[in-house]
Amino acid sequence: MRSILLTFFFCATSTLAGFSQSSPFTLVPSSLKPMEYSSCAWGDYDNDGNIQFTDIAAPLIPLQTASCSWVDYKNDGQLDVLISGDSVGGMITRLYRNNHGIFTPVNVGPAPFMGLSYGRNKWADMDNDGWKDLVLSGMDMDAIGHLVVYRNMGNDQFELYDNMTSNVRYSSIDIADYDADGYQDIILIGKVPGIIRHQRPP
Ligand SMILES: [Ca+2]
Ligand SMILES: [Ca+2]
Ligand SMILES: [Ca+2]
Repeated sequence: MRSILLTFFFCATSTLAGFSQSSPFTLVPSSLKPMEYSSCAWGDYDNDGNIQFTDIAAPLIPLQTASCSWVDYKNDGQLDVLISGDSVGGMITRLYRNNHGIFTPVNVGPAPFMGLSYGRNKWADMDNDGWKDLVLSGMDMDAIGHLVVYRNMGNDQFELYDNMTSNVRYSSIDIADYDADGYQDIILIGKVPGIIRHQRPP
């Protein structure tokens, strides 16, 4: 099942548009739930290649001003899920492991991920060791902006690699090797946009 991951809160709209050679984008009928201050991402979590929309009732915690991403953080061929945002009990960032379609929260170590909202999360192999690392932006409970990088050490262990604080709020990020030096770089945009170059690890 090729799946769409949505974060959720409140009533708004979720729409799906299709494209063909002979026409512009048109609305595709679907049963996607309406949401606002949300995020979405595509992933084939069960690797069957089929396009279907079925709520599998994955036990993901409801969040607002959230971000979501798919990642195979264990390199086992199954897409896992990370969500970050504002829950009723505060801001959280939580990783869920996909075990043949069953999603369960991961007790990441040595410490939980920083809880952030109004941001984005992305995965890339920042140190070129074959494991996807986490890049996370957003605001904490004190409205301080963060850009955080966690290095994936394997066995559900994530080392805090960098925590760059700033006044960047309502942020979004993306990752690419813009200068072709073999190391992934981060673009951060928000109230104070800019580019942060990823330096070669010592
Ligand atoms: Ca996986
Ligand atoms: Ca890595
Ligand atoms: Ca680079």
